[in-house]
Amino acid sequence: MLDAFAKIVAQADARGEFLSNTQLDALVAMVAEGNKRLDVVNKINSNASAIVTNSARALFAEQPQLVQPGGNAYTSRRMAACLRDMEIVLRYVSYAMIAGDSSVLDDRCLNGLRETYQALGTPGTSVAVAVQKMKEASIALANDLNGVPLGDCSSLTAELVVYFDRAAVAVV
Ligand code: PEB
Repeated sequence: MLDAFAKIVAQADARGEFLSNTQLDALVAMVAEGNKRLDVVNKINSNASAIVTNSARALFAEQPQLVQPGGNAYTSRRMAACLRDMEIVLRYVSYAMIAGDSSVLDDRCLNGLRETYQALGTPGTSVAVAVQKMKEASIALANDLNGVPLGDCSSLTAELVVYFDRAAVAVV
């Protein structure tokens, strides 16, 4: 569970070397974008329940068998578990985004998740679709300036895409 700084320190320490200029440049760029990063994470956090419910609704519209009798999200208990799972993934993506590193997402959320879904009989491909829908909603929010001159968020949204895609790939 590392952030962007701790990861680079660990890498340099493993080689017994000072941080390289390339590593320092990457951190400088990250710090320079720091306020925008905080804004993006703040937008996700403050819209988390809308991101989850809208994405779940879109998933069930595309795959109605999930909420029909016998479906993997049928009964309130399974529906609640499904919404909770989506919220957990979104929360860990937000952690990765603030840390600038995916290791917290990988270690604490995605590690073993595919096997968990296989054991439960929950369709990982459907979970991946839900994750992709949360990705689209989060990117739209990050790009929604809403009158605020946020500037260029393209590298931050590209990073967000990486974390969501990691989660989607990890459950299939
Ligand atoms: C992962 N999900 C479920 C369970 C676990 C997780 C461990 C079993 C225990 C329980 O029900 O609580 N838990 C979750 C997670 C972490 C964790 C991500 C990370 C740290 O600790 N059903 C669908 C959709 C999908 C879904 C495709 C998108 O039809 C999810 C939502 N997850 C789902 C469902 C269950 C579940 C459990 C329905 C309940 C399965 C069941 O009991 O039949």
